[in-house]
Amino acid sequence: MKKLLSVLLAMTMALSFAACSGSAANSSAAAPANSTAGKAAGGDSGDMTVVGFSQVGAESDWRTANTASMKETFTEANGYKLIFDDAQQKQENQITAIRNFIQQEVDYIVLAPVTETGWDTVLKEAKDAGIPVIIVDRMIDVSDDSLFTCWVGSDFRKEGDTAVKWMQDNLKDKKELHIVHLQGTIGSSAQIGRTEGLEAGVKANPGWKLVAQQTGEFTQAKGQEVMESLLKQNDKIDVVYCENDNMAFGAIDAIEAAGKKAGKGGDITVISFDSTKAGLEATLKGKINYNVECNPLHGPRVESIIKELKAGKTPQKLAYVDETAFDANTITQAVIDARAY
Ligand code: GYE
Repeated sequence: MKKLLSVLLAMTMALSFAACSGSAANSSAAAPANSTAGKAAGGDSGDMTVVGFSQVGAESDWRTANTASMKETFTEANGYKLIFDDAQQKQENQITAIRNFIQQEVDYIVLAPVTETGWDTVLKEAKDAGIPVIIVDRMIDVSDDSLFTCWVGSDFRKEGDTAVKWMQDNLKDKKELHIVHLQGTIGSSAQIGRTEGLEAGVKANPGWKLVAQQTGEFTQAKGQEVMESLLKQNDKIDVVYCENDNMAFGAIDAIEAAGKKAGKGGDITVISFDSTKAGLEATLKGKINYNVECNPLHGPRVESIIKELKAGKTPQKLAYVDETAFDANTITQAVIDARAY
């Protein structure tokens, strides 16, 4: 009897090992269409596809819209069990979340990375577990591209170049331009690309002076605090280049509290990124002169990647979202009304 039991046990182990290596063999190229991982993860997830999403945090309106898009897409009614984790802007929390997703044997890991570097080890663990990793929004910088399945997000350098082009075209009458620069989270792709754009613009335009460059961490409170101190330190500021709408709102409050006028026809030109509904309202009011769009509605994009993977297809490795920009001189209420975020 004992012998029979141990034979049975050995057979069960061999079978479950085969199942594991079966899914590992699929690697990051494709997930098992009828994975049982969901059952392990939720206990009650049945045939649902289990998605673990590690989100950066809730630092901005953009981020809130991004989270909403993911939650609206990955619903039980659509056949998903979403395990959502808010990392509060800390990479260590994201690494812990990914390790938990691996342990829960989710079908797919979706990562919106806070910074570009530092992902090699944990993504190797996900790869070894045979779980496809989809990167969304910001990009990662890894030594081995096979550590992630694919990425979808924005061309942040292009966004920076778009803002610079507007500054060149619209502020050309000024012989000297004193620019202060509120940066996003240092080391995030959104910061890196938008900063590169501005720095290239400063190099190319001899009259442009970058008088200060400081992070406002993509939040309104920090944007306001930094702008307040920059206004005290510099009496000549012509432009504030804010790497997102929330920092722009903070900067505008600081400018107005200092008795100056922000935006169209004012003392300080305000450049912003994201073009959230609130950002566009500030643009329509003329408080933001130029707002470069960054689209946060990634839920349906990530879902179509998952559908491709399920169908055994190979999704495009890097997919850029199409984006535009809005000028306070031409924006209309209709644009804002049509805005989904
Ligand atoms: O611009 C900012 C958010 O990574 C594109 O992160 C995103 C940026 C966005 O906090 O508002």
